[in-house]
Amino acid sequence: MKRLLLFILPILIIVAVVFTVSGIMQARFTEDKLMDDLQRKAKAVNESLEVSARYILINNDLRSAKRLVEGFQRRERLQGCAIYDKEGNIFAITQKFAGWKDKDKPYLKDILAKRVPRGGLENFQEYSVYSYIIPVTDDENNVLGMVEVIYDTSYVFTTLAALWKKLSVSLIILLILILLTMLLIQRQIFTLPVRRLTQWFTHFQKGETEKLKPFEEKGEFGKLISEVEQVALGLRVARKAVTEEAHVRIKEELWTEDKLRDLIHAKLGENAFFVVSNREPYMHVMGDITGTPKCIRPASGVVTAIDPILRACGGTWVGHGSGNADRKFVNSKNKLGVPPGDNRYILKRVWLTKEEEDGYYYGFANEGLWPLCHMTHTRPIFRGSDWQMYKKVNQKFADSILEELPAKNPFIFIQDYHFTLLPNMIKEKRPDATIALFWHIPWPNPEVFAICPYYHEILDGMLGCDLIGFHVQFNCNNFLDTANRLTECRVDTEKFSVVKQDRETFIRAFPISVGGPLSAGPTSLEISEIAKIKEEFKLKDKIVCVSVERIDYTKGIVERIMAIDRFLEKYPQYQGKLVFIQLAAPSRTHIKRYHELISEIDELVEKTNWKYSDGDWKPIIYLKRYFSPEEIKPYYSIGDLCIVSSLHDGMNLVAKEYVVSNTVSGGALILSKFTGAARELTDAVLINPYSIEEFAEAIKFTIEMPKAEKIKRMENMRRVVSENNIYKWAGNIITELVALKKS
Ligand code: ADQ
Repeated sequence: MKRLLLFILPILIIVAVVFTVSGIMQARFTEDKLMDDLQRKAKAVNESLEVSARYILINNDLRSAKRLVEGFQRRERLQGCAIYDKEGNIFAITQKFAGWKDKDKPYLKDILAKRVPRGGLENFQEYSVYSYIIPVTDDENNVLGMVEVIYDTSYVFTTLAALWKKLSVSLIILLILILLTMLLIQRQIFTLPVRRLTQWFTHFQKGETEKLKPFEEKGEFGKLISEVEQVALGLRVARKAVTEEAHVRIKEELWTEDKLRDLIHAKLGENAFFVVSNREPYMHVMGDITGTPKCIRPASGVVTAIDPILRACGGTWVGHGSGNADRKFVNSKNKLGVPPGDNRYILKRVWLTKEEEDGYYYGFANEGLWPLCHMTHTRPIFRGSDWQMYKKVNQKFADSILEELPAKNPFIFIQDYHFTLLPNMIKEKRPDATIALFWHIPWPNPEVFAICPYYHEILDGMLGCDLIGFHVQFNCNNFLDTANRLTECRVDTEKFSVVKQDRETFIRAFPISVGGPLSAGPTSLEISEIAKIKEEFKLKDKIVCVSVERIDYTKGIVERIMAIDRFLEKYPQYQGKLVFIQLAAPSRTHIKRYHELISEIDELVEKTNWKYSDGDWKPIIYLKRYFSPEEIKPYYSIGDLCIVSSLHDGMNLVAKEYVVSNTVSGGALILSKFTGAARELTDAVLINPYSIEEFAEAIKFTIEMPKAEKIKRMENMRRVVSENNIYKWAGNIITELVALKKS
């Protein structure tokens, strides 16, 4: 619209200026002509008045003079007329103009002296009048006096005003006509072809091949469209070729990025793949010191797991644009290619207001559902206002996804407890969509879940899915029990599915994992990083223990520090020898419970360090900030042992990351038995983090474990993780989905 105005406005201005100038000229001309006419008429009338006035002035006949001026004025439709004597005094004047006498008329003397007529505009009372005076002489050319006729000029101005009105109306009509013509031309030669081209692309994007009609555009625009058509056609052919090739290449071997890509192309073909999560995989934030934006990968298990999948197979990830510089990097459709510099897939950012984020994310999802599903004795809070926001945001995401979906059979993979209502919202509008939801956190038993006042709507929303995945079978069983007890449905325990109103949702366990297969070992850059960290924290000859997480009450950080304290207290021979490094990213800091936890950990670290520190040794190095995956990796390599002491955890990816990354130090893993990972990593030293005594003993046991046993246990765990890596996880979900759709 702005561009259109830029184009049309100058034309309208030029036309208006030209029209106004010519209008002014026309008005001037009309005015001159009217005044000329008036003068000519006044002259003629005056001359006939002069003849009668001559005898009256010779005879000094005042009565005749009065009769003459009144009679003349009526006859000639003048405003008035007057007869002057030879001194320039009024001898007789039309009654109406009696006041004319008092008007100062310096030019009268001049007319008498020079004997020349005079005509001109005069102001009298509220009128503008035209006065024409001629001298009256006798036969010897002696001046007898003067006669004057006075005309009203208001009709001249009325005529001019009418002319201006006519001109203005014509100008407005002309401008409107020009505007309409321009809009029509613009629509014909630009808007319609561009609209046709956009529609064509939308059909192409959505795979609606039957609607792809050839273009008939001619000229330069036609050539451009024809080129675009060729590129699009090439793309379609390429997509098909990749799909067919993929069918041929799938073999039973260790799962890799390539194998997953092949599987997705073979199973999904040209059907588009969408991922939805609250957390976006790449976030643009303003650098603290430099003030220039930088791109970071948030500290989130969901991101760690799903990003490699989309990197492998492309698609669209829809997430909340939560970075403070996010808006700077999206196009007009709120999209960008990621990872930055190596665009493998599309990220679509959804914007939330502070109120929406507060109610939906901090409130309902993280103060309600998160503590409800984690049995860590933090009381869930369910506020009605948060629930309203949660519903609103789910609808907002549903709308954002729906406008992206292609015409046929899209695959939508929803992540986590933030979007329980989304499956149904999408399914209602697009029954052809295949929808899976992966629940990354534990699922409690029906008694616990029924605490949530909105359990009915939540279960309804989730049962819009074709498939719901959990990390472990125990969570699947809990979900089936919950559906059975809390909603009207039929649970099929043979097929592990829930049937509600003719729709069947399958419930399956898919233990999530990390990328793989294993790398050969640390790169030279990592080796130099490891050396730097050892130097900085004086780790030479020390037993290094590492832990990595978001600061969350489910992760058992407090219990861990208490266990370190107890271990050093009970086994003082390790004082000065053990260094515990905790990497901790603050998270959900707006929530009071998290805020309190941060202070609690700060205090505990301070107290424990104060209790044991000796010279330049202190037992705990607490690094409270976000670390990029590249920064975390050297810490995994340095760790002689890694402690994961979650009080309750769906899976826990840190345990798996440590196992695949620690390839040099022959490390060991202490793992809480309340994590999903404990079911697979049975070679870890399993602990109950609530029992500080047992925990402290486990630290001693692990440190003193024979090296050969450590190596054996780590190798076993590494094999488990590399055989069940994230590509296999995604591959299994997609295979299951496609199989379920066919059955
Ligand atoms: P999370 O609770 O986020 O995930 P987790 O599985 O431990 O937990 O994953 C955390 C991820 O964040 C890891 O990749 C880790 O490297 C990274 N990270 C940790 N600390 C960091 C720091 N200081 N800076 C930067 N990055 C950091 C949820 C569930 C889990 C489940 C995952 C995946 O709670 O149980 O394993 O989803 O399903």
